[in-house]
Amino acid sequence: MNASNFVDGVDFSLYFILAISVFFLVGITSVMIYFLIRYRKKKNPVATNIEGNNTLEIIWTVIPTILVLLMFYYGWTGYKPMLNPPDDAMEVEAIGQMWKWSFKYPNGKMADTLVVPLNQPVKLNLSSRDVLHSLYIPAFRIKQDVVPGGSNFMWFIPQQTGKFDILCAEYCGQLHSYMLSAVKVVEKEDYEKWLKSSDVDKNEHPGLALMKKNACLSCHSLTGKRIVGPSFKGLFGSVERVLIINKEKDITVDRDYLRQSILKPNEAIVVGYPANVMTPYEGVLNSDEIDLIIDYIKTLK
Ligand SMILES: [Cu+2]
Repeated sequence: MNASNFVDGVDFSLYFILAISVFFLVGITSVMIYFLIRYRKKKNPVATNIEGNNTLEIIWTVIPTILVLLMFYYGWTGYKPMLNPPDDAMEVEAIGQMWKWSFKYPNGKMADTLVVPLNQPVKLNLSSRDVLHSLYIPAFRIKQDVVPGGSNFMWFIPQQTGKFDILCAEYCGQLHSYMLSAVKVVEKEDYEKWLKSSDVDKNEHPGLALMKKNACLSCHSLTGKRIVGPSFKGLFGSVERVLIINKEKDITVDRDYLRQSILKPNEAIVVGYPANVMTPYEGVLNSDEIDLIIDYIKTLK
């Protein structure tokens, strides 16, 4: 069984085009080599003047035209169903941001991994929080651009249980290659159970859970290691030199600075770190959530 309903159509047009290309590559190269030897100067010192050959010209116009039209036909019939999701498709929001995929289910559940029930058509509504991304599931043979401000979608029917890679196929900055996730196809009962389950770990600090959910840890480490932005370890209370409207200034990292850096990160960038990389979290995190995050940063001595 194929991993998705699109595998047959896409694979057929790929192999069809590949077979024709290989046939002509081998054919043309062989004839070329044969002519090189057969009509070399020693064997054929006087060139023959050929005026033309109508039959040949018709053949080499008509046959390639038919082949190219067939390539188009199979490409089109493989692609067209991708534009028509069935009405009973289950809708999931797929959100791309530097550098994380998130999936939001109709009941509000958020997940890093796309979990879907076997044989259920799924429609992904694609949105980006920052730059261009592209959601790519090679095993399902589907890929679609995720455009900021746009509203693309993709759909599929998962036909095989298992875990399949999700990649970002549009270069989106420094950690693009780490923008990985997976789609997990499970039986319907397991999916229902999973959808109702809460993934809140009671032992985990709620601030840490929020950070994981909002991709903070893609760029800020908890260990002191530099990824893209400053590490959170030992950050609270430290003195940092920041850039405010092109002027350097020393500030003490307190609640207000952290709050501002989450809501409007580009207004006071720590010197030595890139500007305009982090997406503002205004309208994404509410005041209570930011407080929880700052509480957690405070514990990282
Ligand atoms: Cu990306």
